[in-house]
Amino acid sequence: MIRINGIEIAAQGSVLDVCLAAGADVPHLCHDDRLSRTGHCRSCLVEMDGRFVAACSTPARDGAAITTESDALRAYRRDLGELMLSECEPHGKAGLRLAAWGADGSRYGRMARNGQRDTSHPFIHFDAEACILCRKCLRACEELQGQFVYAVEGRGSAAHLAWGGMPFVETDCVSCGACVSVCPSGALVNADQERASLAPEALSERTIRTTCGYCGVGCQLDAHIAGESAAARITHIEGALDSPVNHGHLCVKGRFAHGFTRHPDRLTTPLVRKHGELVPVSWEEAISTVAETFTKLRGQVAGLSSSRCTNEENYLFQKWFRGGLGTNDVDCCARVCHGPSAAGMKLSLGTGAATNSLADIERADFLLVTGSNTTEAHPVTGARIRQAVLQGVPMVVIDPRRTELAEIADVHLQLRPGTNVPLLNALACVLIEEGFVDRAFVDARTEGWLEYERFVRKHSPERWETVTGVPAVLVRRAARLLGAAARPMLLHGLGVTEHLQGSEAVMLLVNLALLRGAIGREGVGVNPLRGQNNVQGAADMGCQPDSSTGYGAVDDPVVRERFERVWGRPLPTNTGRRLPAMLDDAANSTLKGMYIFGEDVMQTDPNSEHIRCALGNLEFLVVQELFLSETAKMAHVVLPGASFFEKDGTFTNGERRIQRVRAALPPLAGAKPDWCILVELMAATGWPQPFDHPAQIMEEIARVNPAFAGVSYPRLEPQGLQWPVPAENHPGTPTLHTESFPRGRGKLSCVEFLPSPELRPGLTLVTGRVLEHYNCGTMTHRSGLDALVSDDPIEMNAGDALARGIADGDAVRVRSGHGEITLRIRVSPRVPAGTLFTSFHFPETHTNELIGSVRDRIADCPEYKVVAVEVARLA
Ligand SMILES: Nc1nc2c(c(=O)[nH]1)N[C@H]1C(S)=C(S)[C@@H](COP(=O)(O)OP(=O)(O)OC[C@H]3O[C@@H](n4cnc5c(=O)[nH]c(N)nc54)[C@H](O)[C@@H]3O)O[C@H]1N2
Ligand SMILES: Nc1nc2c(c(=O)[nH]1)N[C@H]1C(S)=C(S)[C@@H](COP(=O)(O)OP(=O)(O)OC[C@H]3O[C@@H](n4cnc5c(=O)[nH]c(N)nc54)[C@H](O)[C@@H]3O)O[C@H]1N2
Ligand code: SF4
Ligand code: SF4
Ligand SMILES: [Mo]
Repeated sequence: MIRINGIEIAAQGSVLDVCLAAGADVPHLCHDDRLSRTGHCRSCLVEMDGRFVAACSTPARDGAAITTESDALRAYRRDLGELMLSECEPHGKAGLRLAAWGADGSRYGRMARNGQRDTSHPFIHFDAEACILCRKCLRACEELQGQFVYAVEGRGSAAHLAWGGMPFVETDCVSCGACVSVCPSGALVNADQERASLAPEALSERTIRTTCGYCGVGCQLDAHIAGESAAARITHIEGALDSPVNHGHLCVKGRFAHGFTRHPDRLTTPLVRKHGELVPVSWEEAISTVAETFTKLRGQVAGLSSSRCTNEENYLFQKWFRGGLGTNDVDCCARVCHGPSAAGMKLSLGTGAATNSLADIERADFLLVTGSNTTEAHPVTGARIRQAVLQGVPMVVIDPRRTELAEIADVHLQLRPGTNVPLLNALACVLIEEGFVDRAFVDARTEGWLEYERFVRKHSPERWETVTGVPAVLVRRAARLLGAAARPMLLHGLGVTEHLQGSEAVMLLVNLALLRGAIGREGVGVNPLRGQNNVQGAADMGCQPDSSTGYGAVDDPVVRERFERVWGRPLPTNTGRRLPAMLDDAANSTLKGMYIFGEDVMQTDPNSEHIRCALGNLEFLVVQELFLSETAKMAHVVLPGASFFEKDGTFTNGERRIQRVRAALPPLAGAKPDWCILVELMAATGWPQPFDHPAQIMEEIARVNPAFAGVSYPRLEPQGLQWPVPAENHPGTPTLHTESFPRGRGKLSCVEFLPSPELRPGLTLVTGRVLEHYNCGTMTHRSGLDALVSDDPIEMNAGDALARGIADGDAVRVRSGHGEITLRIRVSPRVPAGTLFTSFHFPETHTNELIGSVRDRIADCPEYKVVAVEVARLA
């Protein structure tokens, strides 16, 4: 026990911890629970057994007595404040403390600091005058994000925060904002907040906890809101400290990309095409136009649901199509994304979702990252991986590009795009040859061993060296790291799935995990990093043509009967059309109408020319959107939805965690929450729904989906639940398959390599993403992120550029077998000779003109990652 101002409590943690636990108001300007304890700022000094100690960095000792207020401490603090004021002028938390200590700058005067302001970055401003040099920003940057932007230069009174002498925006900063969010002195400012506080009426008045609507990490946000009803707006955003997903951390999109919510381009009225033009109409007219036309075209309509929208909205969407319009022709964005992860894992294990939790990154003793640019596409997870590696966890990265994670990996297997299958077989071959197989696990929990062993022994790394381009010694080194690990965790991205053999490559990752006994316990597993905020949820809710809510097959009478009982409607019995079939059938006129909900297929689906023909050929296209996207421009009816900041519901992240989404703002005038639009349409097509709030929709989901049986809004407080949640008292399931697999035994799959027709000598283009923009870009372009990245350049290796007489910044013509576009060259060491990389975030780039019709053999996912191209400088 320890005594704090006379109160006895257990001596646990630091002196600061016990003081705060005892309710003492001990200042701690440079301290944050997530950061190392340095005692730098000295503001937390207290008396322990009569001596001054820095509370944050002194362990609480049994039997000690602590005083947090005394004349000596008050005099000390005032002097500390005066010393600070002699060098700087803090505001914020630090400024308030100094004032409370009675420090007013009268004792030592004020030394001039060559303090400059840096406002080069659109979201982060720095004012050296306010900096108390507590180094909290530096530690946050290193210990939360894993960047090393800051240093302290100079000594004594010349000491100052530095970042290499360049404008801040030109540093390696990834704009996560961690430094700003911890800064106690107001030296680093969230420019959002600064802008908001310029208008005195716009200061933050309340916070709303919600889930980030960008990627599948599912970070928890605290949105700070000012103003009432129509005048309400977001002043700034902070990460939720108590979230197990992000522990207060965020990336540039979650923290700063909210400007789109009140951007003037938002749709604020329904539009109907009349005489070739989209014209504003009333909601009544728009709803009745859609209802009448869809009723007329019944049997010839298909729907694409939105992985950007809530579970409740996705549930309603497929309910309407199946029960209301009588068709299973409903699909979602998983088709062009992680569909192969779901399909491959379902075939091998029986369930298509990530087997483990993000927290397992801290439990693993080895990480295998395959085809995932995690630090850009799942930045908060990427930062977590970085921290693990900085602490010594070995990592192997398989990627044709030298990504940020590849730079810090122990082994980077820089394969030719499209050669995962031989490389993953080769890794398995080494595990077997060199005795790294967990035979007990293989015997107890897998099937197919004898055949598999015979098969895979033929796939040595030496055999495939020239095809994959990866030296056999590196493959062996990587396999030995995997083989030596007790808790190897596998994480993968689209570099695995968006290929001709995407699902099969996923099955090969499962093979590796099965061989190592690395499924069914903590710290291991096969973990697809799901892309959009709710792509996991859209699939869970049944927005797929073959499976209903909870993955029951639509052609299974037992499954159908369960839904028919609750819905009171007969259901279609045949499997519906997948998205590529919908588009093919639209082009050949066997599909007449489509409803596209929150997805911009014109920009993001492959082979743009084909999409243009398909959508252009439809009799009736409805698009439910926030903006007039490239797809919405082709619609006959456009319905304005409300963004995730403006509605209630739930999203399910990539670790199967169902989390609340809460309206932080009212819907923009004229727009409606998407679930309300769907409820209206269901009523207008003859099937009224009893829902006034998404919580009621969740109650129905819990009735039809056994994995959600124990889910309800109250139970999702405070940290969500990971499905399956089979009963009301069930705590959720962080780790899948602990006892057995849904298909019984895990399957060891023999997969032969089938090269893509796009894999040819010459240049191969890989397409993917960058940190600062999100997919079709409707939201990030309208949130100020263009100030950081303003186009989609094409990365080319210096040797390839030299050979073609191309210099950095040159405009080039890129031609594939399907189309031709113009791009700006970025000469980059990230790509090896023969490989190019570009993104698809700007509509004017038209990246998807280049992509053809090669698709995953099992899940129909487009091969966005392998395109044979020619590149020439524009004259
Ligand atoms: N900033 C940002 N974040 C996003 C998104 C965004 O648009 N912007 N989109 C979200 C969505 S929808 C998704 S699905 C995720 C996607 O997240 P990721 O899967 O990380 O994204 P990509 O950049 O498409 O591709 C990942 C990597 O695959 C590699 N790759 C290409 N071909 C191969 C190959 O043959 N083998 C291997 N092993 N690797 C290969 C690429 O070089 C690239 O580094 O990101 C989500 N998060
Ligand atoms: N070349 C190439 N193309 C690719 C990929 C690639 O790697 N390379 N990746 C593919 C992948 S993985 C994916 S997931 C797709 C993503 O492609 P899309 O799903 O088309 O792209 P997003 O930008 O995520 O969002 C789609 C639309 O949803 C709208 N939206 C957002 N929130 C809401 C809402 O609350 N309500 C409504 N009604 N609408 C909303 C946005 O304005 C946006 O227009 O792109 C694919 N395309
Ligand atoms: S925003 Fe993030 S990456 Fe940039 S300096 Fe701050 S902590 Fe470092
Ligand atoms: S990592 Fe993903 S979920 Fe987290 S803040 Fe960034 S975009 Fe949002
Ligand atoms: Mo995706």
